[in-house]
Amino acid sequence: MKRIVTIQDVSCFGKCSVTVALPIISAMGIECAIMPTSILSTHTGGFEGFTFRDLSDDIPKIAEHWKKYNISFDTIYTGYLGSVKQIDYTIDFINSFKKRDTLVFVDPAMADKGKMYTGFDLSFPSHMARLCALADIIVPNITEASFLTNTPYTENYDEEHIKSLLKKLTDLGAKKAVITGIAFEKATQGAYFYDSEAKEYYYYKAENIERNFHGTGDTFASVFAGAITKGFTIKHALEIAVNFTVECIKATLPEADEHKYGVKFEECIPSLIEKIK
Ligand code: PXL
Repeated sequence: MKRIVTIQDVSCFGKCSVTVALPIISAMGIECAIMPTSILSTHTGGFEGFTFRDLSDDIPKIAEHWKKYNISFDTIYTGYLGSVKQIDYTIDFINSFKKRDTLVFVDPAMADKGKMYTGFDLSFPSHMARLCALADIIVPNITEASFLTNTPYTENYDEEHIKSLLKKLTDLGAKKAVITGIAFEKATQGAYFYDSEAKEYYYYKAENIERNFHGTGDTFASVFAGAITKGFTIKHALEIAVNFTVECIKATLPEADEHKYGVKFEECIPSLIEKIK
């Protein structure tokens, strides 16, 4: 059985990070270990007064214990990290646990819609860029891609702009990059992929649903990381992840107002299992 370790926070309510990654990766038939970096009462988007317990100093201790048991991972998947210190410990973790065949998958979750998430300043992306440099694949949205590459954020982009962003992202050191949430027209939205070694681009799009839900980036990243870990080609994994994310958004729409936090990925898990058969 394949094994992923996901390094990110535990947001106790609100369906993102570990509460999305763990059920999705498990449903895909992959063992999922977690390295919890902090515990928050909720995620930081749209809630006032959330609690934040910093677990940074537990990261090296947990890692050291795992080392004693020679525990290894097929994939190291990192998500939201709450501080520069957590990024530094995550870099140490990768340097210590990465073997020849380990996939390092980085979701630089830190910003959306042109703005950094609550709690991050504008120096944070340069630190996240150091983590991205170690990755086999990174999956920023367009805001994160812009901050990581010091490119002005725009919602009026064309294909050339996205391709140039992807090239700059891989110039940071990541071998492959995907930018999520790319819509060149109203009706469709998708993810744009670039492989810097093969010099190959690939855009996969599906229906664009003009309604934003929190946690869709984590849903996409978990399925994409899981599918690559299972051995699907990147293109196929991208299609599975985009299609599944759209399905989750559609499942959430009928009760969108009551279901403010996260998407109803739970109802779509049977369909995910079908997709990876
Ligand atoms: O979904 C990304 C995410 C993860 N964890 C926390 C967040 C967010 C996005 O806002 O606040 C704590």
